[in-house]
Parts: sequence; structure tokens; C-alpha cells
Amino acid sequence: MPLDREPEIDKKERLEVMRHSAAHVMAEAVQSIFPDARFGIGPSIENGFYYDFELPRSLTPDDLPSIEAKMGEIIALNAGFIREEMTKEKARRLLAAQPYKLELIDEIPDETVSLYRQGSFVDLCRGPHVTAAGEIKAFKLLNIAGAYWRGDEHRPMLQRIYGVAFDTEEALSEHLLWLEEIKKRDHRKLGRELEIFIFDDEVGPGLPLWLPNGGIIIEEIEKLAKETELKHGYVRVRTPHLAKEDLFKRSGHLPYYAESMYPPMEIEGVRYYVKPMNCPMHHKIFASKTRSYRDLPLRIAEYGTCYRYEKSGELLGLMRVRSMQMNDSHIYCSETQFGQEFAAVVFLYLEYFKIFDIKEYYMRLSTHHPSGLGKKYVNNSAMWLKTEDMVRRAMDSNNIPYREAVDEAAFYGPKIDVQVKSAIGQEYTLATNQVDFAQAESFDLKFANEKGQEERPLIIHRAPLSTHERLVGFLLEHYGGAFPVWLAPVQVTVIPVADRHLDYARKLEAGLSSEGVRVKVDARSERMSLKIRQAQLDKVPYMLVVGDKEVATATVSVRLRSGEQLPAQSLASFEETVRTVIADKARDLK
Ligand code: TSB
Ligand code: ZN
Repeated sequence: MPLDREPEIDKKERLEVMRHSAAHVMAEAVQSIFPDARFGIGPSIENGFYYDFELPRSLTPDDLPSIEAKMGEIIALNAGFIREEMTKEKARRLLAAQPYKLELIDEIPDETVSLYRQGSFVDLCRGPHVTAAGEIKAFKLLNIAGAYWRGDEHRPMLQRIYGVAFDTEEALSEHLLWLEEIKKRDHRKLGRELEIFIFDDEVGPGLPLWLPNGGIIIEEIEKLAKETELKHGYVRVRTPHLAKEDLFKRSGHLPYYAESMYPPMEIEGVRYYVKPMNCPMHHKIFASKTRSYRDLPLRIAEYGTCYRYEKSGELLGLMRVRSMQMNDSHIYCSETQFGQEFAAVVFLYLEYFKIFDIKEYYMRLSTHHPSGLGKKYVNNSAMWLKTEDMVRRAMDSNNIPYREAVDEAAFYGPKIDVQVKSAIGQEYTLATNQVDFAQAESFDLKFANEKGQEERPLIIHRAPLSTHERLVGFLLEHYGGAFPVWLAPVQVTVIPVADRHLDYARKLEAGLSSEGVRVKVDARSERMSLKIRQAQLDKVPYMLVVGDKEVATATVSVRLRSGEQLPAQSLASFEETVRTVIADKARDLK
């Protein structure tokens, strides 16, 4: 059947089989280079495959070409993939030098197991495989990473080689090109190049240091959040970074969330924890005076700094860190107010997404799983079911689409998470909107209703703008570093052509700066082309190149970071443009 007529599903399966077979061929190549290699597992994955090895030395990227070359030789020999069924006993004898395989054999419930042999390599494997190695077409090895055996940090660390494989050379080159694009967009790379943030070994993993450019972006985001929240009836508070153990016992963070908390410190005979969340402190503020229905909904907001002990293997640039500042709020409302309040939060994130031009996301209703009750989740089955239903109703009655995900809830209740993808393809929760039926009880929070009777408030925990860390990490990739003008650390660079144009450049700088525009003069005695290139690399939205003509006519020549040139114009007209673009938080520069 011609390839282009092949049903998608068959093609997908065929590619998976080919990729899995490529993993076996890679293992054969590694075995021929390292005869003592021990083998872990080698599955197919999206676009390719990997295999985990225990080797006598650490691999470097320089090893990949020789492994690839060896694979090429094996494929050229076109050895058949031969399946053999045998008793476990026989398989154990055959794989006696392979402790990881022996462990896998022990776990197979059947009497017999299947092995696949191609050339000099034999592997415990369910299959299926290609009939012969020659069917493996275009492939490339990409990188090496450490991977714990069975993902368990107490087991040995193996070396994993990742590769990609496709039907045709064209499909492979297209994919490699796409990977290059993605690499350029990786927020860790952009963050370094644009001087947004750094990590420092001596400070510690997952503890980012924001550089001045990052500081500007954060200030702008906070300004937006504060203005928006003011408009939506929030009040702002400030709370400490640590509190006594008892507070976190009461809130349920100990024990439900203890694994993600830094260990306690002891002072004056009392144990203190740095806070992983701001909620308990906000609850204390709610409880600090008598509340009545007239105070509700009470929306307490804070850009609170939290610390979480995230596993080192899970840390990733700014996307998953250990110190974070959260766009947090806790909304205390009555049960009748709940639906409207909950939906208002969802509409609030949609308002933000419009500003940031975020279009690719989906909402996920994260629910509990009964097996986690009392361990991962507050043990109150009835309330879980009730609040999950309340969320469904709030979403449905506002026609907001969502998918359900079981066993992803917070320990205190169900939530709507907004899932986005980072440039490197991982899915993250950006905004979150959570119900809490547990903490009002444990903090004995109450208000007097219209009839003067005591009622417990429901609590909504929400973070539409996530944490500064995750949001800026995401935005770096989303914009590929080319921030809209309102967020750009430097909005305008003035580039004098020669030293004699410096005075005029300074005048422009003073004018723009008095308008609140973030402007810099590149006063270095360098070639103009080099200064333009620098501003372009820094992704500065506007460059004003000034030479004799601009000085003589009192105008500016405006160059955009895309390379596009705008017509010469007066400073006043340029100021007007920039002012509007900033005020509109526009992505387009004109
Ligand atoms: C919203 N108590 C609630 C709060 O009131 C809370 O802490 N929720 S959370 O645990 O889901 O965190 C809120 C948001 O912070 C998440 O949706 C996610 O976007 C962001 N976040 C969580 N952990 C990290 C982390 N390790 N690094 C960066 N951002 C994080
Ligand atoms: Zn909270």
C-alpha cells in the first residue's frame, strides 16, 4: 500500500514498531562497543526511542556518532529479528549476566517469556518488531541523560540514550529542524541570553535569582495583577515566610503535604516551617475578627513567597522551582455565592490570557481518587463528591469546556487547572482555581448569615497568574523572548551612528524617559551595524538610529526588532506610538 494512503493508525503503529526496533539496534551497537554493558529497558517514545545502559564509563555527546555509525553497519547487514518463546529458567540462563533483565523476568507472571534476537544481540521483549534491521530508515541519536533504574532514586543511575527515527530522511530533517527551533525557545537558554534569571550552585537548586531585566518583567506583571484584582474587589495582605508547626498541622499541610515541605527549624523550643502555601496565614486573617454575610465574598490577595521541596529530578528551569512567588488569593464565600465566585475566577484568567495572547490551553477538572482518602486527600468522601459536582455545575452553567482528570486534586478539594505546554513539550498547570471544603472547618472559620446564624464559608484558592517563576518561564517560551513592549525590559534603544550624534541621542533618551519609557542609549564607539545586531539579539522592540539626517531634521528613524523600518518621524509622533502600544499592552509594535 502506498505510504500516503496508509491509515494514520496503522502508520503510527508501524512507526512505533520501527522505533522500538531501533532501540534494539542501538543496544546491539552499544554492546559491540562496551561488551560488559548491562541493559535496562528500551521502549519507543514519541518520535523515537531510548535505551538505558549501565556502562563502565560515562558517555559524552562525542560517543554518539560512533554508536550511530555502528547502528548504520548493523542496519546495512539487515539481520532478521527472530522471536523465541522459552521457559523463564532458560531465559535466566541466557541473560545470566544481565541483572536488570533478571529482575524483569521475575516480575513476568507467565510461565514462558519471549526474547528477540537480531545479529549478536538478544533481549527480553514482548515485541513486535520489524522483520529485519534494514527496515529501520532515517534515525539520529540526540542526547544522553541519567535515569534511575525504574525511576527510583534509591536504585542505580543508568545512562539513557535518546534517539529519533522516521520513515524518510525528509521527515527526519524536518523534525531536527523543529528541535532546533524549540531549543532556541527553551526558556533556560533565553533567560540566560536576555539576562532574566540565573541559578547559582552556592544558592542552591531550584532557587532562582532574578536579574534586573527579570525584575522589570515581574514588576509589570505584579502591577497588572494588582490593578486587575483591585478592579475585581480583592484586598491585599502581607504575611511572613514561616510559621509554627501547629499552624501547618491545623491546615492539613502536615501530614498531607509534608513531603513537599522543607524540614523544620527549631527556635526557642518550637518547630517552625517555611510556608509551602499562603492559605493558613490568610485563614488566620479571616479569623481575626467576627465576620458577617456582609463581608462576603472576602477576597484576600497576596503575592506570597512560598518554598517547596520539589524533588531534584523534577526541577526544571523556572517551570518547577523551590522558591516561588504566587499570584495567590483565598476567597471566602457562602455556598450560594460559590458558583458565581468560582466562575468569576475562570473569567479572570480568560481576561489575562487575552492580554498575554495565550490560546493553546485546556481546562482540567482535577478530582480525587477514593484510594487516596486519608493519605493524599482529606478523608471526607461526601464532601469530595459534593464539591466536585459544584465545580461541574459552575463550569457547565457558564458553558466553559473542561476535561476531567482523576487523582490530580489538591489535598483539600477539587480544582480547575489550566494546562499549557512548554516549548519543550511538557504540560504544566498555569492558572489554578480550587475549592476547599476542609480548612474552614479546621480553622473554625465562620460568619453570621442573614438570619444571624453561624455558617462556615467555602474557600476558593486561586492563582490565575501562577507563580512569577512559572509564568515568566512560560512567557519567555511563548514569546520566544520577544516580549510585548509593556513587558520588555528595555523598550527603546537609541543608536547614534557616530559620536557626534550622541548629544541628540541623549536628548531623545531624556524625552522618552520622562514619558516613562524604558530607554537606553548604546553610546559605545562601535559600528552601527554591530549595535543594531546587539539590540536585535536583546530583542529590544524599537531601535532609533540617529545620524546626520535625523539631527538636521529633528526626526527619528525607527527600526523594529523584526528588521522592519518605519518611516522617519518626529519624536512626538514616535512617543505617541509607544505610549499607545504600552497602554494597550499590544503585541504588535505599530
Ligand atoms: C492557589 N494554596 C493554593 C493557592 O491558594 C496553591 O498553592 N495551589 S498550587 O499548589 O496549585 O500552586 C499554585 C500554582 O503555583 C500552580 O498552579 C502552579 O502554576 C504554580 N506552582 C506550583 N508549584 C510550582 C513550582 N514548584 N514552581 C513554579 N510554580 C509552581
Ligand atoms: Zn491556598
